Amino acid sequence: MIFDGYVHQLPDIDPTETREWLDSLDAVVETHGKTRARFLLSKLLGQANAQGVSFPATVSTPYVNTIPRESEPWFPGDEHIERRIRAFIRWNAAMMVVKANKHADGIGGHLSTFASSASLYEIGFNHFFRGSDDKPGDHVYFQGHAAPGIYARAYLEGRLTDDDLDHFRQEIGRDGRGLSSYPHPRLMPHFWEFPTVSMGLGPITALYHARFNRYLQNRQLDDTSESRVWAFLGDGECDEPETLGAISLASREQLDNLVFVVNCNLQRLDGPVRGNGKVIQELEAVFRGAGWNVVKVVWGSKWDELLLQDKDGVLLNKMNTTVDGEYQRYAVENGDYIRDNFFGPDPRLRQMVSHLEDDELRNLPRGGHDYKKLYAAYKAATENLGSGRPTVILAKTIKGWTLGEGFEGRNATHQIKKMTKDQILALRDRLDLHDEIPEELVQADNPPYFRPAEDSIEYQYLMERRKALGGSIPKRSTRARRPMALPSDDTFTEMKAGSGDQAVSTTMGFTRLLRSLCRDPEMGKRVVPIIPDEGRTFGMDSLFRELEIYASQGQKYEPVDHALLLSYTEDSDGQILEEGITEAGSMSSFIAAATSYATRGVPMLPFYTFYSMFGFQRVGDLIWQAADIRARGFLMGATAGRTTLLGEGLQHQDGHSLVLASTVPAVQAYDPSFAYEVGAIIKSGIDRMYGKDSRENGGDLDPDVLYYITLYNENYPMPALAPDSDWEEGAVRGLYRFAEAPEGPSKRATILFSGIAHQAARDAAAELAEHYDVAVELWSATSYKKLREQAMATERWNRLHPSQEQQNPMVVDLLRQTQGPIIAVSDFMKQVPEQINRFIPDGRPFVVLGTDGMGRSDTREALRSFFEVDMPHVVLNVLSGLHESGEVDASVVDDAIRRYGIDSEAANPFII
Ligand SMILES: Cc1ncc(C[n+]2csc(CCOP(=O)(O)OP(=O)(O)O)c2C)c(N)n1
Ligand SMILES: [Mg+2]
Repeated sequence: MIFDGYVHQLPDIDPTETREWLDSLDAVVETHGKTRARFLLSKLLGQANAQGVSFPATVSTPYVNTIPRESEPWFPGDEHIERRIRAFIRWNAAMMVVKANKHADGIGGHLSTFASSASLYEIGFNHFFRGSDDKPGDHVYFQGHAAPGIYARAYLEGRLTDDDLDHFRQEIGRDGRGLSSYPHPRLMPHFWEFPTVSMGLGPITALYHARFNRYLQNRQLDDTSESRVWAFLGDGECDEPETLGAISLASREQLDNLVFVVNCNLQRLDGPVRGNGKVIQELEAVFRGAGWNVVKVVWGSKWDELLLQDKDGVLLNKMNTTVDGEYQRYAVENGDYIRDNFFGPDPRLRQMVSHLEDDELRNLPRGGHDYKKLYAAYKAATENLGSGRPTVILAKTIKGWTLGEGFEGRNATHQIKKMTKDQILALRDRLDLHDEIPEELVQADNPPYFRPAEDSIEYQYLMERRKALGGSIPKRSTRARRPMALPSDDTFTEMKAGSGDQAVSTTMGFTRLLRSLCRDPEMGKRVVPIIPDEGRTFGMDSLFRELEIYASQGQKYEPVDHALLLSYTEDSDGQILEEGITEAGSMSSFIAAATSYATRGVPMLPFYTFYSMFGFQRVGDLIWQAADIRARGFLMGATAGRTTLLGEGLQHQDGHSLVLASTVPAVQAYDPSFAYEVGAIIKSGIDRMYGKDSRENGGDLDPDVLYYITLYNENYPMPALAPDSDWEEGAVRGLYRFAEAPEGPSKRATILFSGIAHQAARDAAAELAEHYDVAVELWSATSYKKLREQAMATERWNRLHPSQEQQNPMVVDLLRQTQGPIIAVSDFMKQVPEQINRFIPDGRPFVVLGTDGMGRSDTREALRSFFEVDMPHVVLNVLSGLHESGEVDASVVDDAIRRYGIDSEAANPFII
């Protein structure tokens, strides 16, 4: 059955007129065929559009350029000089990879990606990308594998030397000043801004960056109106869910400051992206369906003449019906093959190209190599500002373009890193670089880089263009245009006071602190609370009304709970980013906010609060990227613990995010028990990122760090900070004595607790004193990661300085202040406390309790008993430790087993 859209549901007010239109269409199909009918319908739609008759957009258009030749703007550049500049850059980009692999076989690098995208970038560099010399310009996310091309341009601009290029992918030595394989701000902090090489992360972070720029604008924190975000990505990269998964946000948020440029070379690493289909058509439909402005750049100028002759639509039909696998083949075959197979079968098509030589046929260019077509597309994208629609440019290219036969369009091209002398010479000839590159040097295995002299016309042109556009890019700067004030100490007072008898959770404590920070008159506006649709779970809904939820278009409805004190309030200058159910999106927002100090010179302080289970394991790669990009901010792992989020079962109960956190060097991971600890850790974090402890302000700590802080949802009275104690300092360094051993008992033991496990530890200490003559001292272990890292640094120093006085790791010194066996307990896997295994002093027993195994639903009591981290198991294990050191008999341990009804034959929770 064929449906006629929605109109069958409406009355036909003039059936005769309707019939006439339909009959006309039938007549066209009959006499001139379907192609003509399609042509007329497209014209009609165009006309309707021009008349303002809005019509639902079709999701795909024929396989031709979106911008017709007659609408192409005048090209303001100098074609000849720009071609020369591109040739120099292509050459240097190829040579740096070839030379690196000659120097160190297997060092890697990519020739073909940039070869296919050189024109995509050069049009941007010469005409569109705005630098940030005077004020923040555009933010350009370069495709990771195109890095050699970006270095090659920086070399031409005099920003890099021959020696730099010679150190591509050789970053050790020379004070670490090699060129990193891909864009890594961690390794090249003055050059790269955005790490993109983990496919999919570039596009999604770029998208949220464009959104965050709007947030800054709407909240009057920075004028971002003149900054565009450009993201360059591969067509294969579009397979990643992160690449396409958030694109509807861009149109919903009217991000006309965002441009994606997809390098559609039809290939990925192993082979074709869509051999049996057409990736450009597929992407067009996806982006148009999501409300984007799609500009296809499929064919180069020479095809325009052919299309103009296409009276019967046969060429268009051939273009539409040929699949990418075949197009790829045409890129590698000779003219004869193309004449026979593409144009051949239809005599009208064959006739159309009868005047072209085989070579001309072979060289009919693709749109992505035609700078005029690209210029038109980029201009359209930039003039799109104000339309409310983001733009994607789908540019068809050839992978390995200009690199010669062994490269162009070959399935293996992505991985080829070496060129023979003949291939190098062929490249030289193809790029017309005979004068610049002497053949003898290539023959002697020493192909030189080429940089035009400073008084050359090419150099002058190149530099003038960049100057006119605001300076060189990429360039990363951390100069604060609008510095951030630090919060006043009063902000933290509440956290220190404790909660008296009132039972509260660390999550509640944190929410109060967040509110206080936001209320700080100086820096409050810089705080960015981010949540992935879990505000109510974390008790943060109390902030909705006061801080308001950011909504670029304000609130167009009266919320259902408008009468409530804490109603759901959206506003265009709202502070909270309530991202909906997207941890990847929330992380991307976090990254945008956490790098604003560098991208905009406007430091912001993001607190991204999420289910701890859906952090490191769900979006771990984005967290790694945050570490690379030198993000500064706080990741708050709420509903933490394997046994604390009681009923939620195995996919919610997190006992391992701290293990995963331990793998990211820039992450400061904490598992606090009490509100004052949370306060102290956050304060020290702010001091480290933007205050006195930052290396930037004369301190000795790297400010480019992420904090990961677990938060629990179990309520208990929060102790007050003991006056004149070292508790705050201790919480920050990772370990401090929370309670002395009681007087009286004859035996001694030490319990280290973290997070929610303080309860079992404290209860066990009381039991041990009462029943087993054991005096326990309690220590709060807030960060095993920190203890381990400090200890490893000391160990290393000792080994490297054998003749100097040897140092103790801090954890050793601290634990030497304790007595008896050491028992560690947390709501996380045993691996977390085991990070200090090697540093337990004097051969004392070290017994670790943890929640290894997969979670399940039950009460907290049942779960803690099952995972053997409750009070009875802590008592049992303290006694085991004492037994191990010969201080009590096995019978005492047996007594505890009986006393608490512990089932010695219970299933091992680790066995699943
Ligand atoms: C998340 C991730 N998975 C796999 C890779 C390995 N990889 C590097 S490049 C590449 C192919 C890229 O193809 P495409 O996006 O089409 O880029 P092109 O080089 O063709 O422009 C792959 C799979 C990666 N970098 N990141
Ligand atoms: Mg590709």
